[in-house]
Amino acid sequence: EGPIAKVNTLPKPVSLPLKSTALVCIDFQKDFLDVGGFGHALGNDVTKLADECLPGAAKLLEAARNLPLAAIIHTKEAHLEDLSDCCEMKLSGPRCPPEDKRIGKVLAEGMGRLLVDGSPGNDFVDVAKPRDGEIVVPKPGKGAFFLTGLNEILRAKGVSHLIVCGVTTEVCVQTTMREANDRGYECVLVEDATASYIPKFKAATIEMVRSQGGIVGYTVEKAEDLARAL
Ligand code: C5J
Repeated sequence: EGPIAKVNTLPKPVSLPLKSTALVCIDFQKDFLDVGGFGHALGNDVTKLADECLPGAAKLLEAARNLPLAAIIHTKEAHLEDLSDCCEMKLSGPRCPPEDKRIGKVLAEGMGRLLVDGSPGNDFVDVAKPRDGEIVVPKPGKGAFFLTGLNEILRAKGVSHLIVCGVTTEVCVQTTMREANDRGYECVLVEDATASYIPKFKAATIEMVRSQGGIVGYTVEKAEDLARAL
């Protein structure tokens, strides 16, 4: 019941019931998109992400805000100041970067502590800042359903379909899509509104998502096309 948007997705077109569709923006934070953040501390070149995915994200946000959809969700990977919600493996395990580049440390003065809630670098980039009435979901892990209230939030709003964008494609975005898929949500990944530090991993994720008849969900190439269909 209500308007349904038909979108030219792969592996087949999807019908999005707007009243039960949410836009989920994953981790559009300075920690992943800006120099001096957590992504940079991990040794990545972070300089190409913004141009690749933020124009697309802006189009999705504009369309969603004009409709409206069932919800606009913004996740952020964030830890408490005392880091009590950060498991030892993530904080100081053998695959962590050198001590001065770990979660809770300061890499660049203006960014504050890496991946710590409330630090300037942990905040959203300007283009993807949440507005009043939109929902912010802090998360300690990669998947947005792990140790958060996201499932309950979506269920309470009657959400069945998710439009997914964010960074990074093969880490937090893919993990969240797989979690969502297991919980019965239909997901549409928007290719020009997501980015990875490793381009071949973005391409592989898109292929994986829509392979085997859409084992994890649907993909659409351009945010503009999806926005027009809404
Ligand atoms: C990562 C994320 N890459 N948001 N987080 O550690 O994808």
